[in-house]
Amino acid sequence: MSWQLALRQLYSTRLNHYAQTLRSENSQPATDQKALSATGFRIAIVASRWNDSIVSRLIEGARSALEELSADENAVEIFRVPGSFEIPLCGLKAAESGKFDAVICLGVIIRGETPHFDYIAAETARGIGEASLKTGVPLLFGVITADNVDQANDRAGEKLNNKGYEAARAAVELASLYQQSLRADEK
Ligand code: DLZ
Repeated sequence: MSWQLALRQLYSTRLNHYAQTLRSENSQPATDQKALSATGFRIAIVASRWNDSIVSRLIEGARSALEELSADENAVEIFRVPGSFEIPLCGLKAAESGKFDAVICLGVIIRGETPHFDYIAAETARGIGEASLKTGVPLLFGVITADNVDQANDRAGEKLNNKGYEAARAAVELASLYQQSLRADEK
């Protein structure tokens, strides 16, 4: 084997190892994941009806994460809206109601042949972020933006391969953080 080939192989092994480490770090947020508990929290799920067969799996993913984290019975309310474009306003109203510790936003936007995708995806992301900053309630972005149905399906699988599951765990992590460590009346 030439030294150039050996060097290239070593370089590629190092790169793969680095990418693997980054991926596993990203899927393991810093908070102690084992200690997460949804008990006592009220959570809203705002989900669109467009691409319902995939969105339904995101809702199931979110529900199963909350169940795993011991959410109280009746602690989760689901609101359905026509499309992802309508998620931000419904999410804002849920957050403003004062009834929820977090709002999980779920939708599936698939690129079509018109610029519609870009407008809807951008407005949905912007609106959800704005509603969160305006109300101080965490609104989670569990909206899949995909080039095609296969890509969207890949993100609606099991556990951490499901954007709903992932967003629900993040919702509980943030609700705990804001209740336990960053409450306005805490010194
Ligand atoms: C119109 C539209 C299109 C083309 N694509 C999607 C999509 O992929 N995912 C989605 O959630 N909604 C889509 N919509 C509907 C819009 O979000 C919105 O409901 C309508 O434009 C009505 O305001």
